[in-house]
Amino acid sequence: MENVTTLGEFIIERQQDHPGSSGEFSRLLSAIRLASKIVSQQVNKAGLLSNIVGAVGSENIQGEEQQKLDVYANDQFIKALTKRKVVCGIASEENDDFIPINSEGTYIIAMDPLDGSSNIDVNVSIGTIFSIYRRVSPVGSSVTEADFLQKGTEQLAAGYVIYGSSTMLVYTTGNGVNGFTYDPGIGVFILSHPNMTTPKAGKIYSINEGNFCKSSKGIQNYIKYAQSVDPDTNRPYSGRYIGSLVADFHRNLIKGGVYLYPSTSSAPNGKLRLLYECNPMAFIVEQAGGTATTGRKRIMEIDPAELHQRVPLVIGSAEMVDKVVEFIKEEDLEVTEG
Ligand code: P6P
Repeated sequence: MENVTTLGEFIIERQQDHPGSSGEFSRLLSAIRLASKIVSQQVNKAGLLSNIVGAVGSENIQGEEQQKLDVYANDQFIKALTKRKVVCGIASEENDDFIPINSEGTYIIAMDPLDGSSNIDVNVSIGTIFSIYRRVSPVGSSVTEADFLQKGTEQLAAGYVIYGSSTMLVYTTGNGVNGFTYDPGIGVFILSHPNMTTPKAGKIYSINEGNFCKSSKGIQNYIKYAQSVDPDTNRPYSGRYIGSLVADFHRNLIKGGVYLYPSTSSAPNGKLRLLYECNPMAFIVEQAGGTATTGRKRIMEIDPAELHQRVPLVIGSAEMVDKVVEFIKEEDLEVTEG
């Protein structure tokens, strides 16, 4: 194993980047590493395990049918994080309220344990998304909602795990973005994508075009712009939309591109959740040189109002995000001048 770095070694080497030098934060990251391995193993067997694929018959707060693997992933992350005793509370897409864990814990986690789960049954990449904050309430007291309703700029770390052709864990602690590929043969994550940066521009736009007629004029005009022929500006772009944020985001991060889930007439605040989808992805993309906005406000500057708050999201290569914002602002001008 010469000249490869495992995630465990990386966490130890980067100890100085982690808040506090007590090693607590490293233990937290190790818990996420462990749970990711366990979930990866089940995801990769999902097609074979009839008892774990398919809906569990219940719904989460989003009113989305909970797939068994959703519930399994949620349980594994909660179990691993609880055992490390450094977490005082967890907010999860799968739980209506936040979960108090250990009043002596220093950190809180907001997570989507298995994003894109409607893709589980059709063998399309899915992912885990997590965001880590220091608690604002005193250590030793009960965790409060205020501990979770912090701006994205307060994040200590954020990351995602993509369960795809291989399992990768990509995360930042505010000192760049690093990607680790899981080798199931030896059971370790290996540093495969050091210091990830995203291209300033690309040729990929990711949006559910089925929402075209429900979208604003500005977004409709952007989609037409992306489809127009103009070799000087690399258009038409390629439409790539997997229906799994982690997969679309990861591809665009590497190749360059923009992902949009704007507000629509049926979802005025968009679909994606601020705390455990938009903020963590915004932290990662900004650390990689990209940008993340609602179209009118930087995602990480939003003051959260509630745990499962949805916000519109435009995220990816900086120049492409800027172009989307231009179309949204033009629409605003038309409305004000109209
Ligand atoms: P739609 C998955 O449910 C998710 O939260 C994201 O992972 C994905 O990008 C989006 O919703 C897909 O939503 O409405 O296009 O099916």
